[in-house]
Amino acid sequence: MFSLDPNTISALYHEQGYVVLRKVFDAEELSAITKVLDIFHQQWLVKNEEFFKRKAINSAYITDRNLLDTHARTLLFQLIGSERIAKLLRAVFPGAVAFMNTQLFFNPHNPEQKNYWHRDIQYSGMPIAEQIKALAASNVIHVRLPLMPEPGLELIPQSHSRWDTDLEFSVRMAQEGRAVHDALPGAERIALGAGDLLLFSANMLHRGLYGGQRMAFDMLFCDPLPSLVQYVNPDCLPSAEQMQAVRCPGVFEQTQKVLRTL
Ligand SMILES: O=C(O)CCC(=O)C(=O)O
Repeated sequence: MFSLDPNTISALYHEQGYVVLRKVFDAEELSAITKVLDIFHQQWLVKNEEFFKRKAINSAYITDRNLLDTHARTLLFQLIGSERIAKLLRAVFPGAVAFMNTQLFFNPHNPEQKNYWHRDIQYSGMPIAEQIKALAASNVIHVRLPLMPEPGLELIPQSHSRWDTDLEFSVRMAQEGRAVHDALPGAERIALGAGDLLLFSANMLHRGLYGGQRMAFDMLFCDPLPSLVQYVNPDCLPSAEQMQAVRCPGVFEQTQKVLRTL
């Protein structure tokens, strides 16, 4: 199923903060997924023209019941809740896993637009001291499926398990005369082919690399903690009937379980 066995996936992920799996999805599978995501994207572009032209590089909430029809959403739920993804999540999460959201990444309208180093957690509104604690205490993971070959991402290996150096912090905060797109030492560029999977910790320092015909579907998963699941939009979850069509619905069940406690 994968080019690496689960123990290797687990070891690589925990040491480096990311794992690349090559050629996980074949052309036929990608074509079905691409069809659905293209419909979403074209509708999104019409509704968000000004935002797209100004700066957008991604959309989110792709599985929202108000945005795609049942057939299209079921196909995406079957992908997110597939055995392949479940196996990967079992290899890297310490325990139960909850589905969080989906995102679609594309190129900026302006080819000169620069990318930006960040950790996803910096957008949580938490004070820095809390962010440092949360880094060790909670896992959020992106599983990226590129639909087209793309330059991919630039990551700082191992930064999922440590806080920033002074240089890293000043770059991602654009302080001390630095810019968010400045080069950082120790960075690794991970180019991706269509149908590869890149699994990376949202806690780590990373930035997107724009170019090519980039169109990547990111599935986000997290520990089933109220502090993380509170951000889930219930309209993005499968109905009971759709859940029947999913091989490994555990990630959706975990999300629903936590949402019921909030
Ligand atoms: O691909 C990108 O543009 C950035 C990806 C990213 O930052 C993320 O997935 O959190």
